[in-house]
Amino acid sequence: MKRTVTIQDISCFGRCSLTAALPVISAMGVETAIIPTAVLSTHTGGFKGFTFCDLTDQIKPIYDHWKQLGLEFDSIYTGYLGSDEQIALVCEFIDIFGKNALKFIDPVMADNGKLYTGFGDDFPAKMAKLCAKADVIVPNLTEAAFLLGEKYPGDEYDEKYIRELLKRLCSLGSKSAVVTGVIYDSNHHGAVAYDSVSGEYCEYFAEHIDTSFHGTGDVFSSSLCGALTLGKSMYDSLRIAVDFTVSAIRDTRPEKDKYWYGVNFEQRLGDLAASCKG
Ligand code: PXL
Repeated sequence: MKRTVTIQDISCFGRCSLTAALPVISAMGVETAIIPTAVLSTHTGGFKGFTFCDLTDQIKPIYDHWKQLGLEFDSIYTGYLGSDEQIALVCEFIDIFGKNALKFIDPVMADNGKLYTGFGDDFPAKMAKLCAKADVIVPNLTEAAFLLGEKYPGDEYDEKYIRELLKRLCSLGSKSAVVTGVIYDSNHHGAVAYDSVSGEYCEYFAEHIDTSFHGTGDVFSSSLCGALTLGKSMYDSLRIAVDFTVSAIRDTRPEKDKYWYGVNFEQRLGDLAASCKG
């Protein structure tokens, strides 16, 4: 059985970070170890008065114990990280455990042209250093621009821009880059990948649903990481992750007033598990 370790916070309510990664990757038949970096009552993106308990001081003791146990992982998946210190610890973790693992970095920090609450303007440069250690990075368009110190393009981009953006992202040091939330025409929404070793692009688009929900990036990344950990090709992994995410968004559409509650992915976990077979 394949084994991943995912390092990110637990937002207790709101279906993102570990409350998305654990059920989604487990449903795909991949053992999912975790290092929780913080416990929050909700994510920071829309609820007022959230609690925050920092677990930075637990990260090293946990992996020191794992080192003693000789644990190994098929993939390392990092998501939301709350501070420079956490990024530095994750870099160390990758140096110790990353030799034979797929290093999958989701540089969670921004969306719609803005950094998430709590991040300073110097954070993207720190995240870019972590991305240099990756096999795969999965920024949305805002994160991609911020990682590169470029202007967020909003809706003003075309296929040429995305292809060149992916090359610039790989020049940060990652072998592959996937840009999420790409919309070339108003009917389709998907993700485009570039492999800097083979020089190949691949992409997968599905129906564009004109509502957005918080946490869809984490649902997409979790399923993409799960599929790649299972050894699926990048194209098959994009297809599995985009179809799963879009079906969850479709199911959630009637609840658009609950934007912050995340997407109803739970009823699609059976389909996700089936899509991983064969
Ligand atoms: O969905 C990304 C995410 C994860 N964790 C926390 C967040 C966010 C986005 O806002 O606030 C704590």
